[in-house]
Amino acid sequence: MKIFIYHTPELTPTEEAPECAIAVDVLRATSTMATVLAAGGEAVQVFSDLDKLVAVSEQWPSEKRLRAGERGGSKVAGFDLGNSPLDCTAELVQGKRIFISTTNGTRALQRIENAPIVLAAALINRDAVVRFLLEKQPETVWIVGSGWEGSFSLEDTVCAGAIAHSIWQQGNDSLEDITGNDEVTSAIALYSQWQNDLLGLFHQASHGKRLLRLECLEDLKYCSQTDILDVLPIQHEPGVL
Ligand code: 3SL
Repeated sequence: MKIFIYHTPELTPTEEAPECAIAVDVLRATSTMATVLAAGGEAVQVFSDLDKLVAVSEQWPSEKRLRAGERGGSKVAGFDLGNSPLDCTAELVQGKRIFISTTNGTRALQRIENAPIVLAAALINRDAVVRFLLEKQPETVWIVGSGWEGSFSLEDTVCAGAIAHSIWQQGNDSLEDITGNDEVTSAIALYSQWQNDLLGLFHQASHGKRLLRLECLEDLKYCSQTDILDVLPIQHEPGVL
């Protein structure tokens, strides 16, 4: 298995596709998606365009849908939910389809939606993703960070490093065998340095600071946990996990 890490959707190659592509938006879209599915949500359907989200979700029975929208870290007016995983309780989401649009995370998923296997990963479901990869053994894996409006993000990179580190530790391949680009080496180094203080790293991260200004410390704490949800968000049809 060869792993390639791309820090943003914009840095992800367009002319080729891997066997398996993984979108990462630890703060907070993929953490929210994993939480919804672990709590019994029927599915998560992603949109970059808010008007399209509203139009498509309109076709769905109102008692079986929730609209989640975030822009600039805040909830979109008129939507049922913002992008806080802590709001996605079983009581609220069980049996419902979540129609979601966020600033960067949904763009990352849409960028890779044509790969044969598409997953969404966060730190909270890292082990479920790693187990799937070790069992499936795809030849090439791309891990695509969402970043923030085209820029590198520490939290997505450390999660990509956590996945690659675990594949290396638990699988049979050497570090050299799994390393597809230099980003993998640097992401593993970042994870090795911070694995025991991921919340501390989030406090250094620009998006972590942005969320702290929005009083989202509890979200940071939740999203900095590793391997707490045994859930594999996998794409069933383009844009639907
Ligand atoms: O950019 C995104 O997709 C969001 O996850 C950002 S936020 O954490 O909801 O602010």
